[in-house]
Amino acid sequence: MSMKKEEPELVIARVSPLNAEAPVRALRSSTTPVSSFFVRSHFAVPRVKLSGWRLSVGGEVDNPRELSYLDLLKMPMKEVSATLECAGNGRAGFAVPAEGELRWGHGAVGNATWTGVPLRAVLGAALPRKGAKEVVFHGADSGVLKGEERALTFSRSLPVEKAMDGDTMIAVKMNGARLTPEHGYPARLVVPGWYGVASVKWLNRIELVSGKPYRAFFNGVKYVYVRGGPGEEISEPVSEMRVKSLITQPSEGDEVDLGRRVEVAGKAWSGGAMVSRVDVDLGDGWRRAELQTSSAGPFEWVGWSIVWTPRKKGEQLIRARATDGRGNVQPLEPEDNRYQYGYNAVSRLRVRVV
Ligand SMILES: Nc1nc2c(c(=O)[nH]1)N[C@H]1C(S)=C(S)[C@@H](COP(=O)(O)O)O[C@H]1N2
Ligand SMILES: [Mo]
Repeated sequence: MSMKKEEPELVIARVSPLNAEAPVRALRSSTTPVSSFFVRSHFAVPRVKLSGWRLSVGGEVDNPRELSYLDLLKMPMKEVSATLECAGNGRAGFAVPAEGELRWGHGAVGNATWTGVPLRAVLGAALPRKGAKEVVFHGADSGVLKGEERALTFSRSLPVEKAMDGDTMIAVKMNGARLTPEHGYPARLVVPGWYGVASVKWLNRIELVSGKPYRAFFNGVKYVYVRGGPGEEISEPVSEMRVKSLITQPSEGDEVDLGRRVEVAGKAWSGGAMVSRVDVDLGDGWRRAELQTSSAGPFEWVGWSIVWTPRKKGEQLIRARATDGRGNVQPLEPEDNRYQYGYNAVSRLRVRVV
């Protein structure tokens, strides 16, 4: 008999700066504990002292402002449960690695309850000018990335419409507790429905801009889908999360008993619409799984499950495929793009029937 190994809460992809993902079995609950919530950081965690921290709002506004942490806490707060997925999640599923990119498995995703101030309240008070098209968010972190010559700050933009959406918020809490340093203390943006890169951590400056599309490093070079060859290249910043599923149970390589019922279960999400169905293939065609939609908010993943009685010994492939309310379906093969973002091919894992 083998000893049961302690399951690590996070699997480290890079030590410094810390980048880590959840072991998939840690993603079985609908709310992901902070200790198992993936961390994706491009630079070292900036040390932010609350007393000196300010959030400035400027650019194309008539009333530029500077908020202290207390100013922020005095504003009306709301709670939103939302799934955050890194656009690179699942990249290890591509046969040929993209050079220099982290090879995430399937655990760079999590679902948390975020508490904070709706961004539109903060923007509204600054009186945005008519011409403002995008809102740029700057984090307090910066550094020189490998292959780059100059130091960069972490900055990313949102179209004004998404910034003004009532659910986009400046969060100060995650699962009811103050944000941890790794997850953006003291305040971070949370953009429900969008890939995690939009949710700028350690937020300290907001800038409204007009004119040409804002294209800094993190939405002009990286975190863009780049397709096509030299000269005919198309690049488009990643935005909404693509429809996707995750099989959390059983686990890859598990043994299951012939003739005994097991529950096959997981999660599914989509940034564009709610998940409307999940189909599972256990070797004899696609069958519709049951969805726990009643307990999930509009930006949360939904739980799904199906009962399976294995009838054949040996290795068995399990596949899951989610569909959202707009008819988006997970493709069989991932869509290729230069930095391998947005992996959302049909999920698969193998178990042994014994
Ligand atoms: N300031 C700052 N914000 C950031 C990042 C970063 O490196 N710096 N990483 C982004 C990316 S790519 C993702 S996926 C999410 C990850 O959030 P988490 O570490 O809280 O899970 O934060 C985003 N916000
Ligand atoms: Mo990310």
